[in-house]
Amino acid sequence: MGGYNFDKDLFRKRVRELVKLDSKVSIEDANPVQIYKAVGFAIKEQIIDPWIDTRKKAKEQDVKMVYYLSMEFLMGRALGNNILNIQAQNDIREVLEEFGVDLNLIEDQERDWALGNGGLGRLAACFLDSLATLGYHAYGCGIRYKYGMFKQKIEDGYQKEVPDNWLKIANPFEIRRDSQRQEVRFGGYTRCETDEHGNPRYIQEGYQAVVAVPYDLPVIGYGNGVVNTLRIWSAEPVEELDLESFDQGEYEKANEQNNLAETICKVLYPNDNKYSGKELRLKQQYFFVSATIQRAVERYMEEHDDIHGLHEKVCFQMNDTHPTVAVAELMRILLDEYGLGWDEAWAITTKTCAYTNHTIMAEALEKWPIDLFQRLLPRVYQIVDEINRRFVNEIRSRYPGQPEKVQKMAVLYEGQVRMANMAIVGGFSVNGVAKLHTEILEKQELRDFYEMMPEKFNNKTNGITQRRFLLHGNPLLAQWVTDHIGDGWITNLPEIKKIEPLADDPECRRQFREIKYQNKLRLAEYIREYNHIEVNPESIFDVQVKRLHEYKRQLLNILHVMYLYNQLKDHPEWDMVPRTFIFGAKAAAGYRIAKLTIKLINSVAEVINHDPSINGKIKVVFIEDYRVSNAELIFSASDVSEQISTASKEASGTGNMKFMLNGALTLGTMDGANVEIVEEAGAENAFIFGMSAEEVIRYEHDGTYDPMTIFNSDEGIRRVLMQLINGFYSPEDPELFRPLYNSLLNTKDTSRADTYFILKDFRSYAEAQQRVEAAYRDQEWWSRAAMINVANAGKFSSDRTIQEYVDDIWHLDKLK
Ligand code: AZC
Repeated sequence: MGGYNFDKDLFRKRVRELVKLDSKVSIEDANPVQIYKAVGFAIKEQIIDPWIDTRKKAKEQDVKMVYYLSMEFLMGRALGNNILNIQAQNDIREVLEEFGVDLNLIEDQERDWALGNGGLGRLAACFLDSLATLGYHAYGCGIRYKYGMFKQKIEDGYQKEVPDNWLKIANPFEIRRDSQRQEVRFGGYTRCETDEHGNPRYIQEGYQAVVAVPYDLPVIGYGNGVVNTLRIWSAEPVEELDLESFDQGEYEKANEQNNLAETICKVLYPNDNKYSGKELRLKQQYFFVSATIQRAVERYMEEHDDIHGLHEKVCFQMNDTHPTVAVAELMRILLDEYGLGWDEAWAITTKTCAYTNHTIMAEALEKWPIDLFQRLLPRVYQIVDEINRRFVNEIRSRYPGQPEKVQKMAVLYEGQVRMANMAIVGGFSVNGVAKLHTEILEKQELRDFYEMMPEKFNNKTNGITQRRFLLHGNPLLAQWVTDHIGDGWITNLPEIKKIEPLADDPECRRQFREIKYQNKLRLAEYIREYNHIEVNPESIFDVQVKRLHEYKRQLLNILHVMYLYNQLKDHPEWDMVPRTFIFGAKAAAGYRIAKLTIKLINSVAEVINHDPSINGKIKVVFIEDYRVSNAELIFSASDVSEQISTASKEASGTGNMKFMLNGALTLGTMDGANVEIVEEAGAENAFIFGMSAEEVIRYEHDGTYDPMTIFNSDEGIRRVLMQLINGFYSPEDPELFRPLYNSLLNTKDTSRADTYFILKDFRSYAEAQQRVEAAYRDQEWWSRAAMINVANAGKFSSDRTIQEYVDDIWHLDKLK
């Protein structure tokens, strides 16, 4: 397919007109928000034909397509990336300059589309970018939450959640598609009828329904004219409440339907790697899955005449367990609406659905109480029950006399529906998201499934889009790379390897350092504006930005800062390399320990940043409201990338890749994709520490780890821990951080002490930090290592990941 043929004159003219139409002001009087909306709309006008054509070509060429089903799409801002992807940056910058405004200012008016929590949602967003850029037809399907991820305010050091009313400024890119609405049904009961051939037919009655209305957002391929769709569904009442025509019973029912519609899409659950067993959550899941699958099947049948070929043209990729009710919903549609027999329907379903696992954290595995599931989705539950009955029979005949196999693998067990099990049974592919993660799934977490159906298992190491995280996020480095090796890396990241020899050229290293320095100035400016803290751009920017979770061990990082500070106070003459420890993290609203960790970081910052005796050698900054848009600034300015999760716990990580691509050195454990990063960059260009996944798993099994022995024998660690409970960082309330102390040294229940091995890894971490310090003193070495990291980031493009999904799982055809 071709490019976009951006028409600069038309754009100029339309922006003028659209500000008037939309805001009733002339361009001269328009404020930045008004201009932002007009610019967005004028860009949409220029991609609308390619958008329509993409759909048309997909139909003509009858290509196979994928529906990426995800509760979360953490898109960030669209404007800047759309401009880059249609390659109109210079034209648009110029037009805006004629109007007397700066493009960056206009980009800053856009709110983040924060329809996700963290890694899982951002991965989905990167995948959409890569799918379009590689020329595959795909839909991302999710929910149009009225409130996305909350905005984080820090007040008195505490996180405060503020609703994210992101739709307040109308989104110029979205299009409501009333013609494609679907009805989704909840509750009631099923009645069985016999049709003319004597076959049973199941009919759901007495239900409440909502209408799912899709809103489409364009996903623009880089320079290739392919525009795919992110389709987010919104719930509306079936009929508006009409007071007069209802008797009392009808009135109440209608009113309930109204309420249901209003609540379903109201808010994103703010949990990352943890499941909240809330009924509304299951409603959300079924809502968008049912709407998506109904529409997908309907569209397939508009263009084909035999439902039996569905799997040849359609794949449903289930992003974690959240959308796995898809398996049963597709069965329902095939059985009840297309009248297929069980075996036929099952044969189609198990060739159409595929599942990605994103975590081994037990608390993230979704399980629904059977009674709740059955009450909410009576017909779907019958199907789940039948899937389970047949599968259990299969297990029994395969493993006679091994009831533990049923125990481990059944879909229904101890009063619960186990969603991961359903996904594995009903899908043809199960993938992990990094080599180590997939290995752990196969050998530990999903071992019985792997033994029974090894052919389903495969690895797809995550990736990130270089278009957002280098081209857009780090324009200086992007330009430098292009100047030296051309712009092929933008769509073929492995080409960036060509900069590797430049790491041996002192002049290139100097330029590289200068770019990092400029980016650090840019971040320092941001920190000055939003945190009112002065940071030293010559200091090491040592950064940990990601969701706050115990397994990610932000606590290890800040305890080490406290430890360093003690050393510095003991030895004021120590000329350590100045360090700026930068944190950014949101904690789930109900996650107490996580929120207290944020308070601790801010309390430590308060003390250290205001201690004149250390001459600013250490600064601690907590960046408020970490999100995709400010992440782009942060990665580009980082020297050290903290990837310090307890080995085995971080399925992959993707932030680690963004840092690498921007020339930060990894300080990390052998966990998730860190393992592969080190493989690519060379262990000598990273700082690795801590226990291996195997050691962690061994300790977890034998239960011999006792943090108290470390506490008793290590004076430096003991001093830091005592500072948690002696008021050193919270004089007004010395007990404030007691829960953190207890989480490390639970004296009542040692099996629940230091679950994430923070004390165990502390010394090794501190020692790795010393290596960082020593290495940074040699600026020539450091910049060389940083450049080698960038040069070897090629593997971590989501373009590579997507191509692997296409080759091994989806088998899509490229659009011509
Ligand atoms: C995350 C993993 O924690 C992270 O390691 C991985 O990089 C990312 O998915 C993308 O694969 N998992 C989640 O966010 N999981 C849930 C259930 O929220």
